[in-house]
Amino acid sequence: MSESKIAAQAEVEQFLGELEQRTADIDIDAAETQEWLSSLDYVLKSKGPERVRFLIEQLRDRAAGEGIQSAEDTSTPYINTIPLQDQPPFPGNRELERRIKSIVRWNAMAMVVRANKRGGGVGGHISTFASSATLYEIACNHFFRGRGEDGYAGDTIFFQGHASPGMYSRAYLEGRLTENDLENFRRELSPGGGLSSYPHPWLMPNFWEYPTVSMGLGPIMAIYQARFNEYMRDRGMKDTSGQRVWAFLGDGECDEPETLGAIGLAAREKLDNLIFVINCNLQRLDGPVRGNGKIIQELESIFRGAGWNVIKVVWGNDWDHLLAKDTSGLLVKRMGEVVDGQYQKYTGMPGSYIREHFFGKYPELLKLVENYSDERLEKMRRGGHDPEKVYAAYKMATELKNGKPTVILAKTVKGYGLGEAGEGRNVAHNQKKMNEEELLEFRTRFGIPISDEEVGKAPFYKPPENSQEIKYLKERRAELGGSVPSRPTVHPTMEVPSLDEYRKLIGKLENKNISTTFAVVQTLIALCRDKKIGKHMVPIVPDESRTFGMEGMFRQFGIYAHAGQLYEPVDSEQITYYKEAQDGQILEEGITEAGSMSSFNAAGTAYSLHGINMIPFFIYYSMFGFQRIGDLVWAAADMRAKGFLIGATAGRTTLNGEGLQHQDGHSLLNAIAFPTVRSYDPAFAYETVVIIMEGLKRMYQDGEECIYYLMCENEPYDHPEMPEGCEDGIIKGMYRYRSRDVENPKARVQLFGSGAILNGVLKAPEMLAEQFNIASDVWSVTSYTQLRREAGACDRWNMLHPTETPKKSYIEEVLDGAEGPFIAASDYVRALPEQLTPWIPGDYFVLGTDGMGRSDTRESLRRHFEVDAESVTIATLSRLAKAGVMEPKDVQDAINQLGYDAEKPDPYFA
Ligand SMILES: Cc1ncc(C[n+]2csc(CCOP(=O)(O)OP(=O)(O)O)c2C)c(N)n1
Ligand SMILES: [Mg+2]
Repeated sequence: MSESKIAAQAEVEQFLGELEQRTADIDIDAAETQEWLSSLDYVLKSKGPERVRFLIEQLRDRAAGEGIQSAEDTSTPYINTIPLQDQPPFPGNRELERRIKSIVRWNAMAMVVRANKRGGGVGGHISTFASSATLYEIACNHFFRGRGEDGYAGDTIFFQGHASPGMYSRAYLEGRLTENDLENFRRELSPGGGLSSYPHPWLMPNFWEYPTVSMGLGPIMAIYQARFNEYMRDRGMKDTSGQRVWAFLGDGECDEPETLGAIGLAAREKLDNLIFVINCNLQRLDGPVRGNGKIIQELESIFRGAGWNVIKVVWGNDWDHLLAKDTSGLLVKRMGEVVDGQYQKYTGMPGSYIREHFFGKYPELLKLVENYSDERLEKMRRGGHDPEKVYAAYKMATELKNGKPTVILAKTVKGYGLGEAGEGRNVAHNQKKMNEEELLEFRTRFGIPISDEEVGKAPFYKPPENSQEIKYLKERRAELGGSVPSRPTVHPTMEVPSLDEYRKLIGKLENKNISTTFAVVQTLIALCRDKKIGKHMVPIVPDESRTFGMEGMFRQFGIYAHAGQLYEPVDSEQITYYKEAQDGQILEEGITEAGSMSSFNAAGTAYSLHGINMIPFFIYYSMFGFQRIGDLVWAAADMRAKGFLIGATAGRTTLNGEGLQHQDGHSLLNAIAFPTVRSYDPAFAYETVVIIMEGLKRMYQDGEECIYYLMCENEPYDHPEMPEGCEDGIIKGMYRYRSRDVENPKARVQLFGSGAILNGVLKAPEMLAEQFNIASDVWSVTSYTQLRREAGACDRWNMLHPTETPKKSYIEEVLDGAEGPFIAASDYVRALPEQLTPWIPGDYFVLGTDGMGRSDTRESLRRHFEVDAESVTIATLSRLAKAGVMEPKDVQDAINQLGYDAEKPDPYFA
């Protein structure tokens, strides 16, 4: 197309666009429109907003009945949800609260500036808390409930992670942290300790409760926490009705799928104990969140559409007067048409620019502000910086008991108060330094009593204990039940059933052709019925109950549903019918591993939030655990959650038909990286019971803050009787399961197997004995990772205590004197067994399932990945040949005899 043609086409398109816009805006009968609007005004005045809403709904329904589809507009005008006339009086001392907030701002900033002055590049954020100081301070002075006298009555608060300096700063004023603590922000290894970068209960166990800084985890965990609180109440475990759940998050954070992905559940479950506060400073790290749009409007539509109450706090009270004067609606129109990128620009610009570019679009608006000086225009605040507007929003949110969760969308300025140093600038997020001039300006703006000489050092400032400020803030917190956040460090323990009490169950599982998944589910059922701990059990499953054979639990224990069961289930005639109940025990979460894990985290920390040990038992497709939701497991470890993760249908070759995206051969490798996770790959039913009973004891009776991760497989095979005295080995990670002796053996080899693969390993000794006169020992290795951890700890101790008697690790002890070679076969990647290499007293050769999975029979897959009995035999012979005990020809003969295709593709690359 020629240039002139392109230009002409563009012109036509522009014309058509404008025409369309004009047609949409055209009012063909202004008098009629006015009549309708006057009627609305009349009803509003005489009968109130509820009646107006009712009438609008009637009109909409009537129109829809006639086939008239109105635009599905779920957003309201770009103004505050609470009009001035509905704004409640502010109950606090405005001036005093302002002074407190200013000091909190100062110390939060100083903490970061000082940390970075000291060097070491420890980083930190100033501008996020600068934008949300009012949001937190109003909540601290008026709304957040502390833990109260019994220590377990407080609100749950998910603080926006990188606003942490603000929380530390307040804790400093409240006398909970010292100046030295602030000085060591992000210097946790300093003498006397320091403050963690972000909320990490692992690092500050008496302070933080919930890790949030991995964007999106706070919001989804908050939703499931709110639902879990209802679950606790509905099941009669605890009256949680006074405990709200708050999630403070960023507008940029809303791009994470986890943030918005579960909001439907919150509405469906009628969680009116849940409040989201979204700090809409219009910026994220690199720049505007929605430069060409409006994040507040977008979020309003999304949340409203999902059934939430939406409270917008867009404008500060400076705007009230203008809005009242603007009877034409033009100001609201203008507010609505400016995009966020432009609002951000106004922040850094002089009043004259705002007059020209914001009000100047319409002459009527210019007139509206003709008596306003440029300076006044510049200072007009956004809603999230106005304490009275924020107070009104929180009050409404906490009092609205309409069965809906509430989101507050507060418009703020990123880096508020930082001036040139970053207010509203695209670079604000990473700003960690302030020069002397900027500090001086900040000090003056917020009236901090620090001298000009001192200010360049950014010293901390704390008013005396008997000052009005300190007295006020302490009084407020005392009245609200104590400081937040706060986490107890002494926890309730409970008596759990002993292994001996469950030997009967073990007996029932012996000599049966079952899978380990079946064994674990039977154990779970027994535990749910257990009189000591039954009601503390929280079975969690993401729509896989039938896969794991758990449907029998539906009727016995019920599926939790706050609403109960409002229908007659289609399978009501069957004993395993789909029973939903208000006091149901099972959390059947639907297809959401992230939601299920969030429930795990809520249940797994009930001991510290509610003072009650709940025992989450989350059973899922193992491939969709650590791989898919590893970050939530990491959060679980951070928040010291306790419970059982059951990776079912595990094993790259054991889950045979499902193919590449299902076959897990590496979650145990992932799990190595999680220090609080103790992972196991049991082969036999009795092993699963021993591990579970040990986990119960360690976590709930002894109070250890850890997670037990068990692989469960779906291959049925015969489960033997429990050999005597193997309990300790099962827990520590390995025990000798069987020995095969021969007369005058050529060699004695050690064979390791785990999970379903152990069965193949157990077949090798016959072949080795009968055909090659080789004796062997077969070991069930229940946990390579536990063995490695213990051995590593011993080595470390020995390294640091060179003159003392060296410690001997369990693996060194049990393998002491064992003859090699040592051959391991696993349904997981080779790196898992290879963890033990340094401690194996001889030649160690590992077979594993590295490579992409695929569907076929178990037999074919085990040959493909070279983890079957024949592979173990060939590997053993090959190592014996290497050691000079056998001839290479013997190995070749075996390969031929076993019909093994030596030229088949390497599974690693296949
Ligand atoms: C999962 C994840 N991805 C990326 C980051 C890095 N990060 C930290 S803060 C931030 C920007 C946050 O923007 P917003 O949510 O709007 O918060 P604000 O600081 O503006 O209040 C990013 C990308 C992170 N912490 N977590
Ligand atoms: Mg932001």
